[in-house]
Amino acid sequence: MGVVNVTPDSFSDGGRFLDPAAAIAQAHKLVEEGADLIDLGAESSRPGAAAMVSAEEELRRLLPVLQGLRDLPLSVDTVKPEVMRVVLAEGAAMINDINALRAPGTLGVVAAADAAVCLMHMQGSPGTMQEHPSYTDVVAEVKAFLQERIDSVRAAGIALERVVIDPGFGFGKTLEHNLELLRHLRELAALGVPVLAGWSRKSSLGKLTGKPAGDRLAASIAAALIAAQNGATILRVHDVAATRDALSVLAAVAQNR
Ligand code: HH2
Repeated sequence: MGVVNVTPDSFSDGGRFLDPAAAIAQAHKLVEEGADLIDLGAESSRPGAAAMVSAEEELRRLLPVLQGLRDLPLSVDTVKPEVMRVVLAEGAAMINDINALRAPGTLGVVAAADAAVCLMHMQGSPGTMQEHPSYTDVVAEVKAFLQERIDSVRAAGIALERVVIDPGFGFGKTLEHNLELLRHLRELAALGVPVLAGWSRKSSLGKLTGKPAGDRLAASIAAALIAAQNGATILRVHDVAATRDALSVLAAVAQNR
């Protein structure tokens, strides 16, 4: 999954793809590099992000890009039912909800369509989630949350085949929480649906390497490979070509086991 943020303020690519033509060109570039799916986001969820943007503003940013990319499989990163309804009608292949369809109205909107949905774990909300992340057993708690969300979406009429889960690296988690989830990712894969992992350029990698977001490529690839080895089948990344190269080595080794 290649990331294109149509925002002024995303932590690593904010402002670069706010112009629809730039976002469309970037999406095509990522597909040429080997992305199977493009994740479009129009609202930053970075830690400490300012007040939410309105649904109108989100759609104003998204629609020209969606309409310019009709030929590509698109995921839309949004938490708002009004935005979900419109992008699903425009043909989005996946709703990527960092709130796991907990906002009122979202379950019904997704159930009425046939697109896939990514249910992500987050403790708290983006504005404050990194202030005091706290768990007794992070893996067990994230797993229980995701199981509850899987049960809820199924009860709302969304078939299991449409569901993807994500532990939400960096969303209300310390570096140690993120590492513990990465070590035990296979326990989440045991829930029986594909696992998506998003480590690309995240601040935990900055903590490990001492490098700013733009210099975290090698660390991002290392985390992506470990996630893939531990059962993730969708990797959410900004740097598709480099990640593909790394995955081709992993695939070759795995094949001849
Ligand atoms: N991470 C970000 C945004 N959306 N969605 C899922 N499912 N998993 C993630 O790990 C995830 C996500 C944050 O990264 P980015 O989009 O680069 O930044 P921002 O939120 O500042 O736009």
